[in-house]
Amino acid sequence: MREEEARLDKLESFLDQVDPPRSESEWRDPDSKVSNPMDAFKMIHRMTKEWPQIQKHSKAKTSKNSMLALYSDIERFKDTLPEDNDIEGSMRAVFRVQDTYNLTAKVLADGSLTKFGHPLTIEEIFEIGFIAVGLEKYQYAQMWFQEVLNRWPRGAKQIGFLDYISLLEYLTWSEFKEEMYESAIKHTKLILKLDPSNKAADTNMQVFKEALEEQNEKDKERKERKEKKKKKKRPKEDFGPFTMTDRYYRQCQGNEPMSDSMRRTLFCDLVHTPARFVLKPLKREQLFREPVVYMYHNALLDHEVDRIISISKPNLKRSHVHNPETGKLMYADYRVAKNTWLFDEQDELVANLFQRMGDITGLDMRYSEPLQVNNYGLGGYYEPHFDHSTEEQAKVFTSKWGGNRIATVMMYLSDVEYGGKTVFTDTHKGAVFTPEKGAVIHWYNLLRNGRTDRKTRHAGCPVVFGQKWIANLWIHEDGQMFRRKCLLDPYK
Ligand SMILES: O=C(O)CCC(=O)C(=O)O
Repeated sequence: MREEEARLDKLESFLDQVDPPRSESEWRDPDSKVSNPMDAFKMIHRMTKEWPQIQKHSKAKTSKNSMLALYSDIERFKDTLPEDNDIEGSMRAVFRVQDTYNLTAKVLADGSLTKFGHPLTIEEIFEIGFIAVGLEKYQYAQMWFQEVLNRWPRGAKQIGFLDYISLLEYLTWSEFKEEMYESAIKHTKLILKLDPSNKAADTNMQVFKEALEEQNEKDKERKERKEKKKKKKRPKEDFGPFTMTDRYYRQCQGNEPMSDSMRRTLFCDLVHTPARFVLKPLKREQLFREPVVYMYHNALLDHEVDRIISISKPNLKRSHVHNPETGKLMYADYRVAKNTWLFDEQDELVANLFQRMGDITGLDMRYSEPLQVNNYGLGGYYEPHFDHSTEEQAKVFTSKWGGNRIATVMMYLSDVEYGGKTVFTDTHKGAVFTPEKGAVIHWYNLLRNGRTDRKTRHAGCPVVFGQKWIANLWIHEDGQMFRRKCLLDPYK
């Protein structure tokens, strides 16, 4: 009887932690449960850490048939459930998002950034810090442990599996790793006050104090060295006091608005040519001048977008990039997305899209690569890169499609709830474009003299909430000589 009661208590306390959907729309839209990085973490955590516990309790000798059924259900789906490395993956996404958008642990843990966000429990917040330690990302570990400390109820010794002293130990260790010696000393003093016989804390205190002394001595000298290093790193052609990575982050955060003088030169109009657009003209907007980027609103219909996504979904695979030195395909941390390719002969809709993009750009689509459909999940991004091969890179595009990638056509197949903007990092301020379902953007990667347009380096910002779908068409140089005429001008 006692055994049965203990088991039921455990199951009940698990149930208390499960957040039921708060509204009917949340029930109807299961994607909303995982379109927020913290909710995705909660769900993966539950499946990898908590369900195995439930499974253990449902297998107990005293279990009723219904519990045994639950056990066998979990067993049946085991292979399709997330694993420990998925937790790590979801955490890497959270840390990336925190980094790019300067989000504090508090904001994310409160779950208040989206309508469906759920707050995290103290144990979950601790778990994130713990995972950060495992990934040796002490900066984040420190942030998340500090957040647990901020929420810790006065006088409590233990919450769930976590006790106060262990929390302080983890916190001081991450502070030490982050060279925050003063805080590490402060928190170690607290440990020693609560547990004067704690030998590890005693030893740590000595280490932290010595490290602080050394830091104070070296501080001035190090600062000067850092400043010099920073100056050296700056790229030759920059547009302000920031490096390319700084600019990528600043643009993603919305800290680089376009100047009024640039905005005044942009325009929008209706395009009636070629004849296909006479009855339904294209809504064209110039988004930027250097490079010239146009957006065509509503260029794709909703049902077309939905179909492209649904035929792509089953074939999505992790995206590759071309190694700039060897030209070979490889996985890279600077591109986190999944993609697949659609060919014009495979589907009438794809063939129609090729024709429409040819009409929009005026380019010969026989020299285009197939349609590359990309899906970015939580924290998915693509760091600054060129679409074509530049003069200093391996020539990867010479023969197969007919020369280098002269132009890019990017179709937005979804809106993105938060994040996921497209930004151009090597040009004037304001080259920041928001995904809009059904819209298409287009620019030339090469100047008319055939050389790289350095201002076309661009990136996809990390997705914070929701999913981002885009489709790319890269059109090549050959066959375009009468459609985009060459110039000998070295600057154009
Ligand atoms: O996701 C974006 O906004 C940019 C994507 C991109 O640059 C690419 O796929 O080459």
